[in-house]
Amino acid sequence: MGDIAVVSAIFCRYLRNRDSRIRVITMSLSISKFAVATGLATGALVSSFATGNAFAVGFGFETDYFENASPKGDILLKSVTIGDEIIEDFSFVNSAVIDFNDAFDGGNTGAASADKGDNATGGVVQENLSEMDGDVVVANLSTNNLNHIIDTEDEGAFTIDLQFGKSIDNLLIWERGKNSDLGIVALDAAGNEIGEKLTITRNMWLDAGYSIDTTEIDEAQEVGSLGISIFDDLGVESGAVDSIRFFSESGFNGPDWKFVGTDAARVPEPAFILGFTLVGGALAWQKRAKAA
Ligand SMILES: [Ca+2]
Ligand SMILES: [Ca+2]
Ligand SMILES: [Ca+2]
Ligand SMILES: [Ca+2]
Repeated sequence: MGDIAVVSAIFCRYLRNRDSRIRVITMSLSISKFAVATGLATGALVSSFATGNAFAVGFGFETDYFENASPKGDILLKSVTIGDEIIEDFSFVNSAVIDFNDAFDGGNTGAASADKGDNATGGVVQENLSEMDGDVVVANLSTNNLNHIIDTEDEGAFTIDLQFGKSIDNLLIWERGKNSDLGIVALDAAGNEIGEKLTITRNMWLDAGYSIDTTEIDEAQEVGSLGISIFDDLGVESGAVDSIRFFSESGFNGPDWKFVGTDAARVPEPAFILGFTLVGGALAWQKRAKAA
């Protein structure tokens, strides 16, 4: 990658992290190329674009997928496009520790549960996930089927810690209905919360371009998406992250989610991956499980 390409990529990334709307990202890309070509000071352009941004965190991305017949069937993630980068190298969840999950007592009680498209192949449907059911969460988050999800009941609260099979630099999040909030915070190896504690509020979801109809609902709902940069949005130092905690509170309106990471090893710039150790999740999880 030449100097200009590197400058352009970094500048685009800077803008992306401040503008979650795809419309604005598209504009930023063309402006950034102009700025590099003409030698304009990028700082002035950045501040003018940052003004008036509705969202303090996250970035927009495009979801490319194969859909099998209907929102009830398989919707297979193929690639995502972030700015001008097409990414096919993903990292999937490989361990889940359920710290807390409201108990299921019939009807609409309880919190996180496993759900899937009515006609989707594979995947798990299960209510009442106890602290022993981390493997059920993994079952639905370790596939590229966007119709294998974790559904949360409307008033439900949970805290679930996830690890990924490979180091990730971005977290891609999809939410069924675009009508729920979701909390995220990084954890260090000792299980302490570090960096920024984020709440993605329901007004922040961007249109993912597809709908799903799962066993929990009777008609298709539009899916929202948002990207989270591990370094920029979670505010953590290189090498500090062991796992990522997701949480819901009773006022969050039951987030219904699918997470996939982007494989950090695809990025040529060492600065983006240096010392980041969100790997070996299964091993760390086993250690924790033994200790518990
Ligand atoms: Ca449920
Ligand atoms: Ca929802
Ligand atoms: Ca259904
Ligand atoms: Ca829900």
